[in-house]
Amino acid sequence: MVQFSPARATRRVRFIDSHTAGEPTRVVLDGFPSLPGATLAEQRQALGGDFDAWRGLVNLEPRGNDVLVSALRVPARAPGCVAGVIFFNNVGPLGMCGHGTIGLVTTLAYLGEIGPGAHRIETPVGVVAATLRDDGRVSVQNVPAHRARRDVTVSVPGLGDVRGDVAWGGNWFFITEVDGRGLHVDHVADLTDRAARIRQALCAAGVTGDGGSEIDHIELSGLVGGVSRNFVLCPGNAYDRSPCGTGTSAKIACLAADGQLAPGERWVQQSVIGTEFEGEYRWADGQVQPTITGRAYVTAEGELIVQPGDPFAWGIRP
Ligand code: PYC
Repeated sequence: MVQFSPARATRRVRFIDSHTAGEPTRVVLDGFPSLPGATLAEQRQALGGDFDAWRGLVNLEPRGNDVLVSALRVPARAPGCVAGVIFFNNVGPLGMCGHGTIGLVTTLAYLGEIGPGAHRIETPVGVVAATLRDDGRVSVQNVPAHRARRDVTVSVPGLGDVRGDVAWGGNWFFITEVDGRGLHVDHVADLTDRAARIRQALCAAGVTGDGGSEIDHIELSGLVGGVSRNFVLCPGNAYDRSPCGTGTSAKIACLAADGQLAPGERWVQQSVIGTEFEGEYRWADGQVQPTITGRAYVTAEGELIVQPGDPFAWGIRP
């Protein structure tokens, strides 16, 4: 009788998983090829191009999933940084990721590589300053945020005219006000449909961020019991289980521009599943510099492996 002998793994990628306010982050520690590029922005481009198969291995099913955001740790180029990081999800690389940075800092602390205090981290869109607090919370002083366009109206099939602001918080957002009572996890299918239609309509109407950048995050924002709650649709169509660090930063930039939030004033941002970030901002060189605070927990550590002949080594792709 011929016996099946399992093949040994040909590739191994070491990772640690965490979640921040419910949103998962997979920090990739070893086993990923080194990406070409003189800057993290160039390396991000390489990841979205020639190295896309590796994104699939880590982030797509069957080893990953649509909700997951991965954080590839790379050597920092900027002085004084403990790490560089390139974030990516089920459709491509991201600019910044607030929940992912909180997850990365929590992971580096779990590994014993950093302790409480302030740590600089380089991302493709700039250096952020993360402070690990004694209680395990992490505050991320994000890249400067700004509102690029106020009160943009777009005609959305099935929804009619939708008005909102275009804002940068490390990624590009369209933020529109909705009735907060609908921002509940029971309604995520409908919220996803609405947000996806808005994103398509913005694209069709040629509404972009600065320099023609695609608006790939849609934020539906409303009040629940006097507290701000959001539903954020990410590129790739998964919704953020956390209140979205870059989305909260973009929201804060709009509030600051409207004079509705003072520097240093505390802003509580809830996610659609009811988890919270705290935010605030200060003015730095005439720009809004948001800080977002949240908590992550490590959920798993291990190695992704690939056996020879696996038809889904590089992920299940459409
Ligand atoms: O927390 O900034 C964030 C984020 C972006 C996409 C998913 N989470």
